[in-house]
Amino acid sequence: MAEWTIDTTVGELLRRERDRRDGGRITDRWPGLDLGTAYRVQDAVLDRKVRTGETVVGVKLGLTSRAKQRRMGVDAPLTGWLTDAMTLRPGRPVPVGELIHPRAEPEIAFLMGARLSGPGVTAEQAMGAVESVHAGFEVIDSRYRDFSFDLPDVVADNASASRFVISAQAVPPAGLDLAAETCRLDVDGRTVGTATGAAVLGHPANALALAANGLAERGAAIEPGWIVLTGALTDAVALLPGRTVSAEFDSLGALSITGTH
Ligand code: 0L1
Ligand code: MG
Repeated sequence: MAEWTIDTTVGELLRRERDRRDGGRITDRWPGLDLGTAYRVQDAVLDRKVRTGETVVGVKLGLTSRAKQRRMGVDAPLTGWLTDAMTLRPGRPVPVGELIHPRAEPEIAFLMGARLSGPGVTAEQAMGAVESVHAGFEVIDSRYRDFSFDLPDVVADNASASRFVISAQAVPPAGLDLAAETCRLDVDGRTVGTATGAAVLGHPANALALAANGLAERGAAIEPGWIVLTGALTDAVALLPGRTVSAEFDSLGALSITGTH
């Protein structure tokens, strides 16, 4: 391909997702892909999905912990879009053959009760717009080989978003201490990680405020009824056929996700 543009990048990322095929970094072929342009790619991918019938149901934050940023070799959090096609029903197995190399990660999720529009949204204002808090799992599935990317690559790729599920149990935010909320992650009954909500930028409300303020720069806001995934609490684990990944939160309850063929 002679020259990379927003359009060719959108086409390439959509083809990889459709064909369940990973590939090299876009920035290797288009070194000029900067962060602003990468978000334009992300929005254009969403636009294509909406035109084929998908609906926006929320946003996700990614790379909200310094530990995960270091591991993935990037230095800032990012946001991506959630659509109805990504939604999993609690308890329903995930057919991993529909995906490339899925990984599951436990997250604190917000169901929004009010519109949250930046700039200048504080963590306190952000929490005031939350209707309920849920245990969540995100299934990430990078369209890059071995999850290897620079920040503009992963932003263009909608922050590796693929599938997600939140618990049916809705906990009102009042009285919760989300920085202290603990989460234990088990794989087939064996504990592989523990964390608290403080792993997410000190408090998941900081992530929510960051998303609202970031979206404002792109002319968007967080809408009532949307779900916000605030970022991984622990390392992501590979989701394989027959593997069950479970998260046990102290106030938000338990949630599991199982891979199937
Ligand atoms: O949700 C996340 O934290 C993932 C963001 C993208 C980085 C990755 O694919 O691990
Ligand atoms: Mg995530």
